[in-house]
Amino acid sequence: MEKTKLIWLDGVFVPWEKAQVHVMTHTLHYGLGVFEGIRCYQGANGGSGIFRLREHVARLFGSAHILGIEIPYSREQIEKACVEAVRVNDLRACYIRPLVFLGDGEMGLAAVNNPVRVAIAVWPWGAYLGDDGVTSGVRIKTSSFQRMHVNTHMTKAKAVGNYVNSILAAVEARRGGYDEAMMLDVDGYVAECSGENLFVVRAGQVKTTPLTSVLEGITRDAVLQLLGALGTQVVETRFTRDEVYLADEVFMTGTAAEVTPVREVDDRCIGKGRPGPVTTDLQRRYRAAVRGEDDRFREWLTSVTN
Ligand code: PPE
Repeated sequence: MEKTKLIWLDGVFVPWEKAQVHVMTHTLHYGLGVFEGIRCYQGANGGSGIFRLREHVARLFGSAHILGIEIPYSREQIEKACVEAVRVNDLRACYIRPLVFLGDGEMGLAAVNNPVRVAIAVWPWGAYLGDDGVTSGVRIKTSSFQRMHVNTHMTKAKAVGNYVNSILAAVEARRGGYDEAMMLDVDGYVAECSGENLFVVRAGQVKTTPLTSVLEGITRDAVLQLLGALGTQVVETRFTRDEVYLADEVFMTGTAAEVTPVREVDDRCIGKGRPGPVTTDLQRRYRAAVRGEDDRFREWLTSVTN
């Protein structure tokens, strides 16, 4: 990764190399922590805009609430710190990673008095699944690992520990020669990918999985609104892996992945084996919205004045 100058840590900016923690940091041992992934884009007019900052910070606080962690800052403070982090690092387009974690102090699972710490790092991050994935589509494989049951992990929380499940799936898929894993829920229906929500298009109808066992993706929501503005209704319903095989188009959404077309699922070609018209049109509309070129979605952007 490309290092940047400063990281916001517990209320102050410190040099990248100095943003360190003790090995007895509670979250490092047990995974109880929450985080966000946010993108900042350089707009057509040269300025930078953070995409849906308010929603990401709201989800961060929601995730902390689910896990019973009290963030010692207000939402406004965290939002402002994200903007500042981009500004002081003199970045235009970048990825923003707020992380809320429990510091050192007590050990053990029931330790509740450790300090709640917050870090916000920013760095340039290109196409998550490669530039070729964005233009030609990626190849995904059904994972042998199921998505977490709603009553084992809290699937609505973007919790640090939840990503063990995602990493098992992502690494298995990549070792098998695929770009990403498609994860099924414990009932066998399609849930999401290791770091993206999933959509299918079949005979003009767009479907995505309901939010039951998946992360409430902010890109997913943006795509629902972009399609809604076109008059395209999206059905939120459970579907099976073979329905994905039969789709004309499949695409994934996520902050890092943005809108990434899927050209192959479980070695089966999807549609014509290249990004279809609904997906490419959506990629274009998403790109315009994040760059501030679509007035209807201008409020999605928080401007950063460098
Ligand atoms: N599901 C999961 C499991 C997930 O991790 C993400 C984001 C999404 C859906 C899409 O959510 P949203 O970003 O709000 O549209 N995944 C992050 C992974 C980054 C990483 O590898 O680190 C992201 O896209 O930032």
